[in-house]
Amino acid sequence: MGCTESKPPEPAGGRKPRTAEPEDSKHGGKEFAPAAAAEPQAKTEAKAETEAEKVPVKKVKIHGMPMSMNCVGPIMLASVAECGELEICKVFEGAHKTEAFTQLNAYNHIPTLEDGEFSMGESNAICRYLALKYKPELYPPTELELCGKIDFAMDVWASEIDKLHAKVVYPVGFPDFYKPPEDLAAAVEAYIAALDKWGKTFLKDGKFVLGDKLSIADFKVVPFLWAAMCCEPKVDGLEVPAQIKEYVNAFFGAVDAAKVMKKCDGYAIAEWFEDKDKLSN
Ligand SMILES: N[C@@H](CCC(=O)N[C@@H](CS)C(=O)NCC(=O)O)C(=O)O
Repeated sequence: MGCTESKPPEPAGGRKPRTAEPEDSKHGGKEFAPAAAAEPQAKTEAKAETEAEKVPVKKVKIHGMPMSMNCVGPIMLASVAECGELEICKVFEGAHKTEAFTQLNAYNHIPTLEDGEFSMGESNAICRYLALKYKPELYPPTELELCGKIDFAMDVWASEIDKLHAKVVYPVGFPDFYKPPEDLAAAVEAYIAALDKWGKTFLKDGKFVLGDKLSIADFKVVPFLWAAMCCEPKVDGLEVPAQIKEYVNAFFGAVDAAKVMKKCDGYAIAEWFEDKDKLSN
């Protein structure tokens, strides 16, 4: 099920999902419009069969939530690779702590990938798996230097920048779980410097990490950067570097599936941050 098909749970604090019909609703879209009434039945059935044959089997499930930056990379990747989609995991209700979920991922985190009998956790590892199996051009296995560059960009985010992101962005989006640091101004400054350095290090060859070509590094990191952009009005002094903003906008222009970060029944990253309070300590 995609984000337009099953509403995520009401999070603690009682937030109401928005009600507008998503533009890309599978049931409302032209692609799936019923055949014209005047069409002969046999022809309609034959056409329906052909249409059904064309629909790819989406067997991979990405257990996650659309406002989770860690989940969105794998969700977009599964969509682009046409191999699977988001399966809502109601973490606010403890759905990731059940015995069944523990069988999928012993560490009880989202995202968790389920591909038939196989399952795994960790967003970076999931991105690599999805690309290698379903969309290798996004992590080209025979081009070791390109893979090295991709891994470097993704792993630097996880080991160097995520902890700074967690001090500035998470307290806005998830105030029940993350408190702002005592010296917020210093945390903001350090975070901006880290974003700037990441951009200067990994975007020097073009608009994406691999220059003109997309890779899993972009799918992994852009959701975090987009969340930072959404937080600008909520955090004094937070100004995402212009190079990073251009990069995020280029990604939106290149990847249709990126719309899940703007609109997803009220639970997209943009929607999630929109009505959050301004950070103060
Ligand atoms: N390093 C992991 C982090 C996963 C993670 O912390 N996921 C969060 C959601 S973004 C989660 O599962 N939260 C619920 C919990 O830990 O109980 C990854 O990259 O996938």
